[in-house]
Amino acid sequence: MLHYDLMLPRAILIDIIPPQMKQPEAKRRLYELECLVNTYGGIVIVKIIQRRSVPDYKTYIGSGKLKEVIETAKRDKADIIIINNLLKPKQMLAIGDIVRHAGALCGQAQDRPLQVWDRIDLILKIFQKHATTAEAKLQIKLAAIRHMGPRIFGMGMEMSQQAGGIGTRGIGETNIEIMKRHLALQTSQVEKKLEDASRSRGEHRKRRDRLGLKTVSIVGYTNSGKSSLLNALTHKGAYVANKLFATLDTRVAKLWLADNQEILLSDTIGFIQDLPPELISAFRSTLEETVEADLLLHVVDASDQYWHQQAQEVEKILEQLGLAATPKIYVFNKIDLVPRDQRTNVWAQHLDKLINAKSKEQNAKNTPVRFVSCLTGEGLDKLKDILRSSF
Ligand SMILES: Nc1nc2c(ncn2[C@@H]2O[C@H](COP(=O)(O)OP(=O)(O)OP(=O)(O)O)[C@@H](O)[C@H]2O)c(=O)[nH]1
Ligand SMILES: [Mg+2]
Repeated sequence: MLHYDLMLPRAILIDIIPPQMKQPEAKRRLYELECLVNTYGGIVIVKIIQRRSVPDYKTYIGSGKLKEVIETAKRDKADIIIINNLLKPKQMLAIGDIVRHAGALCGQAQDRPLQVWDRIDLILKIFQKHATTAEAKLQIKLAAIRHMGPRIFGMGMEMSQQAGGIGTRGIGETNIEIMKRHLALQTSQVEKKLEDASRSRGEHRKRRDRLGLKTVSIVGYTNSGKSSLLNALTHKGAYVANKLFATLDTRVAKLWLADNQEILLSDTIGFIQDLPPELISAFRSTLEETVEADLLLHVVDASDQYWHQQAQEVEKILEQLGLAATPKIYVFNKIDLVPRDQRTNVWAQHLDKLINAKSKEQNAKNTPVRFVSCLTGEGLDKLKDILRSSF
């Protein structure tokens, strides 16, 4: 007999993109979504791209297409439909209704309705799986409340409309009030705990300032090798994995550069395309280490064919965090995977592609670049040299 719960969840992916988006970009988006699903522990059974200039107002995907996808899900025994976009709570509720009406059940066990997630749902599920520290768990809880809250209100709204006639107070309405109060209370409790964590981090920082220790923060796209770099430089033993979002908290380690020259190096959560601001703000307390850093090491996975898009996303998020002016070094990692004759190519491309037009000249002049492999150790000494001369 089959043990269904041991089977991997089967996902259908759908991405709604503008008609003018080029094919390689469309492929990259779906590829990344597939990596996220694998990181979550699921397998992808069908991938669909729909080109639309404007998403459907009610259901995001056109309703005809949605019904088609639901039929595919039933036929191929899918557990989840994942939409690679950020949907409005109302759209998620409307989709949920259509799924229920279609009587679509989860593929293997057939004991629950087929699930539908958007991109943020998936990222949050991965976060929930990977969180180990109390602080990371709190941050994820806050992000989840902020993301799911409006959907719950929406659901309450519908119940209220169904239950309430004129002059009657619907059950739904009472429920919305109870839910709203409950979520508000939970939010403020989590925020309070995070503030405590942030205060004690602040104390640590002050102590370090008194010791005159400079801080360097490692930033970069998820899976670029940030934790590997921390380990390669400091032997700290941070968790490294070929997964997106392996690290969700901040780790700080001392790095000795020369006599009387020690710095603190911190590793933190990786960035990804389309990370909504409320998710970033939920991670504020761990990102404070980055925000306060004297210098940033922006790690780029040079072996990834999409490295320049990834690096641009990171630059965008750094700007949102108000870090555009923090001194920076680009660290092109995983060069062991880049054939020697292509390395100069990557080097030549980086000025053109990595840096956005606005700050191109300034960055090109001021931002040093180093090529390293955390795996073989190549280039790490040169990286240390430049760190030594940076302070
Ligand atoms: N070939 C090669 N692989 C590397 C190198 N550096 C890191 N990796 C691999 O890349 C994967 C990701 O490494 P991590 O250090 O966990 O990356 P990260 O940026 O901390 O990732 P998240 O915490 O998930 O955002 C792991 O499988 C590492 O073994 C390198 O220089 N060469
Ligand atoms: Mg990491």
